[in-house]
Amino acid sequence: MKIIDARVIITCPGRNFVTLKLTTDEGVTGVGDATLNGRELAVASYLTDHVCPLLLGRDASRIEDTWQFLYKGGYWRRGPVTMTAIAAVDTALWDIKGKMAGLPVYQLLGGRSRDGVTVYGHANGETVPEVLDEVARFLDLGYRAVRVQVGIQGIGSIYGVSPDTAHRESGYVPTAESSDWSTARYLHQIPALFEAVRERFGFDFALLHDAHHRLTPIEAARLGRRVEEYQLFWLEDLVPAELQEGFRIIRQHTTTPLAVGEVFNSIWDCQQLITEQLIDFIRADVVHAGGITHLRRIFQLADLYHVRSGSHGANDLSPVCLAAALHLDISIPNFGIQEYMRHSAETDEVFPHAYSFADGYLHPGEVPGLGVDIDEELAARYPYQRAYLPINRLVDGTVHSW
Ligand code: GCO
Ligand code: MG
Repeated sequence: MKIIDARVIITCPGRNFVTLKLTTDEGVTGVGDATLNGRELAVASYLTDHVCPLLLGRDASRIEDTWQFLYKGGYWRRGPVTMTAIAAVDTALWDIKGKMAGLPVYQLLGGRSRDGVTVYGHANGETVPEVLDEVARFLDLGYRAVRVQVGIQGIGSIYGVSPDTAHRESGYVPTAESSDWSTARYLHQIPALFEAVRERFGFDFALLHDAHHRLTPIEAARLGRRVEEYQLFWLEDLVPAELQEGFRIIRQHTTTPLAVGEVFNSIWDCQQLITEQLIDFIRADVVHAGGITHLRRIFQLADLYHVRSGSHGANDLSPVCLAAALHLDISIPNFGIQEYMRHSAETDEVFPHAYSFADGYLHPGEVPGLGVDIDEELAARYPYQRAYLPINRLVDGTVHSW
């Protein structure tokens, strides 16, 4: 079974998505997400100019061999662009394998380890009462887990939440800058949010929060300790994680569970975090961490060290990535939770899919392969629009992590 066509499709139904579509000589197609938010065309070029020509004529059934071929064969290892491109190929090959076998991909990964995939939604608001309304909405929808983010007084935007302007549909969008981040204000104000949520809704659901890489380890340690009584499911991305040993400082001071990993692209980015048990949840995702093949390897390592999965699932990862994530989530033993930021109606139309939400769980569906496709005709109606992620600055103008 040979690959006879490899094509990259770029579409912007509200935000940009890059999709790789492979076709075999038996007419079977497979799709892989290749979206790297804000740097989409770099991956598109990596695939079109360098990888697709290598795929033609290759045996589509050799998933592991193709992964090694692209990783070791490229000589330049790792990095978000390379690993996103490899992920797209890997995901598309799993899709093809499932279709050939007549089985949903999760069956090829060992079958179900659970009945459904617990997901968390995003309750955002400028003020605490606004966030509480949002939490109520999610709980009414049946969610068993909710992430809360609130505006900080004296700071213009809700940190860590993309302003719509960064992803709007028309024209060139300059980098959105905000320049008023204050860790002191944040640390002072944020505990009141968790207190209000627990006071009104109790403890019978998982409460999560994302600090979006903005703290130092000792600040993070202080926050973790301060909010222990609210029993968070996790505090996410408290610090930038290039310095893995920095997490030791946080760990020494708090029992609040820690999650990190949405910007990781290989097992080497989290090896120390996992093997020293410095985190509780690894948030790497299919599209940025080398596909199903490599993410499964990360999760297997994590399982040895009591670290559970908590894959990134923002809506800048396409429905193809979400579908692939669900097949992994439902099959692995050490699943923790899955982020689920719903896609827009336009995006859902471009990517018809078999997965569905019910009672706080996502279900991958029983369609052979990943159960997701791209409607190319519709996709063509939404041409690429340049867009960037926001930039964050401190009050004095210093560039800070966004
Ligand atoms: C999350 C993330 C996202 C990222 C975005 C970057 O936890 O969902 O922090 O909101 O910022 O995916 O492209
Ligand atoms: Mg995050």
